[in-house]
Amino acid sequence: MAEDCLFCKILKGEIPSTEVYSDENYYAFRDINPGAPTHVLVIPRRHIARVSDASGGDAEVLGGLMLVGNAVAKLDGLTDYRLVVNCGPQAGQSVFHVHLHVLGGRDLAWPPG
Ligand code: DGP
Repeated sequence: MAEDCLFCKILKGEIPSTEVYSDENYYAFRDINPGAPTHVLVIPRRHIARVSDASGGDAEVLGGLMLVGNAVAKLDGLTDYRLVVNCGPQAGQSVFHVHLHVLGGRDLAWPPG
């Protein structure tokens, strides 16, 4: 846990969130500013600021993140969806705790803006 991390505060229950999925390693909740009918964030309970900080020891937690993304999409009844990880401000990362966006429920344009 990182003291000043927004998503660590959500994990600790200090900031409310709408839970979609939870287990011992991950937590998933609805994005506060959804960009699609389904917009869920999946976060590892382990604090990793950005995916470029990950090392070999994080392989399992990052692989599991994708699997939880699949499970979350299924919970929302989606067969087609997008899984996105932004890394760094220029790529759109605004919260520095690794998170997977699960987006779906409408046609999604490619490439993103
Ligand atoms: P990114 O831009 O990739 O770092 O995504 C961060 C996302 O986090 C963004 O889509 C908005 C969301 N977000 C920011 N603050 C909160 C919050 O307090 N609660 C929830 N549920 N989502 C938040």
